[in-house]
Amino acid sequence: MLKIAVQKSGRLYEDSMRLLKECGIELNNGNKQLKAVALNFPLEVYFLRDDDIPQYVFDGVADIGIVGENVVLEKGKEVRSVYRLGFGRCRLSIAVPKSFEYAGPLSLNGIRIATSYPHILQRYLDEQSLSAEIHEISGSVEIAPGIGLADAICDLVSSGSTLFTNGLREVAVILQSEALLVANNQLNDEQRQLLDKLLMRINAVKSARKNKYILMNAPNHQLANITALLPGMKSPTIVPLAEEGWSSVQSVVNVDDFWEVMEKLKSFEAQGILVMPIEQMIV
Ligand code: PRT
Ligand code: ZN
Repeated sequence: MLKIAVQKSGRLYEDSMRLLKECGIELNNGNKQLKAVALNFPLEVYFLRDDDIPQYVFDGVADIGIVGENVVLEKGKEVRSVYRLGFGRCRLSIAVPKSFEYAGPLSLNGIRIATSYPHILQRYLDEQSLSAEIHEISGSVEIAPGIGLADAICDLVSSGSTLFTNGLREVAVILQSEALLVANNQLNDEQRQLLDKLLMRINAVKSARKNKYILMNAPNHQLANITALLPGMKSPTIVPLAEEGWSSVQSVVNVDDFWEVMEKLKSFEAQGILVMPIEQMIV
C-alpha cells in the first residue's frame, strides 16, 4: 500500500483530488475523515494541513505527498521532488507600500520585513548580501505595513489583487512555486513500483491535457504538407474517403500550437475539421 498525503482543504485540495480521479483512482469517502482508502489502487490518502506534509513524508508516515514548492523549501525537510504538477502556481515576492522608494534590492537593507516564509526570505537576503529584520507572522501578512509592524512584506502572490487592495507594490520575486509530488527518500522496492505506476498515470493525464485529437478531410495533393504539419504520436492516420482524391486525416495536436496549426490546415485546404479532447495519452 502506498500512502499519499494531500491538503485537507485549501487551494490545493480540488486539484489534488481531480488528479487522483483522472488517474482512475476512486476513494471510499470524502475528506471528512483523516484517511481514505482507494477502491481500485493500493493507495491510502491522508488529509492533512499543507504545512505538515513535508514532515510526514520525511518521516515516512506518508510515502508521497502533494504540496506547494514554497512549503517544501520553507520546511527544509529532505524529500525528493518527483513531479512538478503544474497547479497551485504562485510566486513568493517582496512587496512594499506604494510610498516606499524602492531602488533595487539594496533598498531592503536594514528594514523590517514581515513574512510566513522566514527561511526562504533569509536565504534570498544572504544570496544578495543584504541584511533585513525578519518578522515571522503566520497569516494576514499583507496588513503588516499598514499597522506599523513592518516596512515591507514577503508573501505569496497569484493575481496580485491582495497586494493592490492593501496599497502594496511587488518589487522582487524570490521564488516561482507550483504544487509538487514529493516522495520519501527511502521507499522500498514495492513502494517505488507503485509510485512508478502512479507516475505513469499522471504522465498520461498531463500529456492528454496538453494535446487534442484532430480529424479532418483533405485533398490528396495536400497530404504531404499536412503530414509534415501534424506528425502526431508516430504519424497521422490517413484513410481514403469514398470521394475520389480525398482522405480523412487523424492526428494529435499540441494545445499551445493549436490556432497556428488550424490556420495552416485551412491554407492546406483541409475541411470539416473536428477537434476533440483526449482523456488519457500513453506514449
Ligand atoms: O489549512 P492549510 O494550512 O492546509 O492551508 P493554508 O491556508 O496554509 O494554504 P492555502 O490553501 O491558502 O494554500 C496552499 C498552497 O497554495 C500554498 O502553499 C501555495 O503553494 C499555493 N498558492 C497558490 C497560494 C496562492 N496561490 C495564493 N494566492 N497560497 C496562498 N495564496 C494567498 C497569499 O498568501 C495571499 O494571501 O493568496 C493571497 C494572494 O493572492 P492574490 O491572487 O490576491 O495575489
Ligand atoms: Zn498551511
